[in-house]
Amino acid sequence: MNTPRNILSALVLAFLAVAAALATTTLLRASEGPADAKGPVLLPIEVLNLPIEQAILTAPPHVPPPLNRKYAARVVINLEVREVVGRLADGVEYTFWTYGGSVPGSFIRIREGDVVEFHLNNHPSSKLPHNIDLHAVTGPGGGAASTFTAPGHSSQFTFQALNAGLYVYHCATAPVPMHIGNGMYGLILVEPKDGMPRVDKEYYVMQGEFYTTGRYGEEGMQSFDMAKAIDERPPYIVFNGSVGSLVGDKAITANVGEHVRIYFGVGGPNVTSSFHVIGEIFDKVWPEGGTKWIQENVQTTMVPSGGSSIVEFKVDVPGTFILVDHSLTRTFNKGSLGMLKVAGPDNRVIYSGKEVDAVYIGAQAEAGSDSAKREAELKELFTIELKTNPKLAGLTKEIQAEKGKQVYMGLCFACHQPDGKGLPGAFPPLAASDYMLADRDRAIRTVLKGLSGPVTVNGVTINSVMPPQEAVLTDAQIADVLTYVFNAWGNKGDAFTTDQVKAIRNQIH
Ligand code: HEC
Ligand SMILES: [Cu+2]
Repeated sequence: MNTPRNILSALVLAFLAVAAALATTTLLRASEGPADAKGPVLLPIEVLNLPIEQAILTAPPHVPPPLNRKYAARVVINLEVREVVGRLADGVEYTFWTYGGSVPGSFIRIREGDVVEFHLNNHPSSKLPHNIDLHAVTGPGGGAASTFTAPGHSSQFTFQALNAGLYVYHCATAPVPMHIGNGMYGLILVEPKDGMPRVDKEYYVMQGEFYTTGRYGEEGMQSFDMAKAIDERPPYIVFNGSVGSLVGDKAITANVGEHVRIYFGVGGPNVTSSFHVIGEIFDKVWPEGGTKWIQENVQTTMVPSGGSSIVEFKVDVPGTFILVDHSLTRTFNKGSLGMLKVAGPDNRVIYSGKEVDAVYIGAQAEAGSDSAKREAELKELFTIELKTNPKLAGLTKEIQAEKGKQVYMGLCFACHQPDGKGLPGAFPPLAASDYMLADRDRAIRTVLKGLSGPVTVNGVTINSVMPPQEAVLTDAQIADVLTYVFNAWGNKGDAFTTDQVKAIRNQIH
């Protein structure tokens, strides 16, 4: 219906389109991007005759279904860049720069010989321009030179997939390590002409590091720390973009007897991976993402930054199998841990589970072992008795306080004074200190790690420095001295235990 109102809005739209086109030209001229858009390529008739397909893209850990095509196609890929706030770890947020909204970006699956019409769409809400370098592309920058795209713009280029293999793609906009470090990487599988061998389950896992300003686990919104990136000191090394992305409910799964294939890549930007699955052996490995499985029966496969590997194995027994970077502090302290949960019947010949748990004593210890066991039993009885008998507990607290007094008079008294009253303006009081008595853990931390900055004790603020004692005192001495100060000069409190001190000493900050 051509009402005047429709004509008017059509005119407005036409005007906006012209304005946008002008703006694009100016923007591209002004930026480092190519101002030399060549216009659509004139494809030869045999390519034009190829069937056209829209690529299916999947978010990790999923892989698009096998292509099952015996012919080349013209494949259209639409990949959207979005900058999104998401979870890096519990309580830790990060602004990820993504291809398709996930880290790693959408998995792309094409076939050798395909002619790909690639569209990179940068969402209008993005703050920055981005591009894409696909390692599967033969040509300058792997596409980067043709895809520099401002927010709210879309770039198009065409390439032919000449080589089969599993390839990394990533952003190549300056500063490149920052764009990759914020999550701009993914995998593109170019299936060989005959396809990949059939398996039961296929999964998509990528490792990458995050250079947050805060330490591992430090809560709140984190931003990219260029200095840490240059020094290659990432607080996070994770699978699929966050700590715990493949854990618990989010674990990948299989059933006993199935063949599992993992398309594994490393986005980096810097750190290589020693990829290993605890309790499994890779029956086949396509090292470096090439097209031949040239190795069998592999425990750990080395995957370079900007590289990939395809691993395949049959799962024979049920249980949870842990995916790790076998550079293990990364797994235990930086997040590179995933899970494969296998369901199905036991096979106790292949893996029996724990059969027996018996006491093992070396031959030499045998003679003394009975008596050592009895001693341990008695000690345990003694501690139970101590805890449950109030009179004994009181006595042990008194002993502790006396021992603690000796520590105090050898060390703390110099500042906090023998009467615990401190010195006005210099050292806060411990006698009747509301600050100290309010928080026992904090008192332990103060002695272990020291204290600085303003503290208000009984209404008086002091801004000074107390030196840490963790290198000077043992856990027992700290428990003793705190038991003393919490029970001297009219203070009242329970005894501190060595375990309480140890727990706080071992806390990661
Ligand atoms: C070299 C001087 C010095 C020594 C030795 C010292 N402290 Fe402190 N302590 C301070 C200062 C100064 C502060 C306040 C720090 C600030 O302003 O941030 C403080 C604060 C404290 C606090 C918290 C504030 C309060 O009054 O409740 C406690 C508890 C404490 N010290 C306990 C101890 C114990 C126990 C020892 C011995 C193991 C000890 N200190 C040894 C100087 C010292
Ligand atoms: Cu980018």
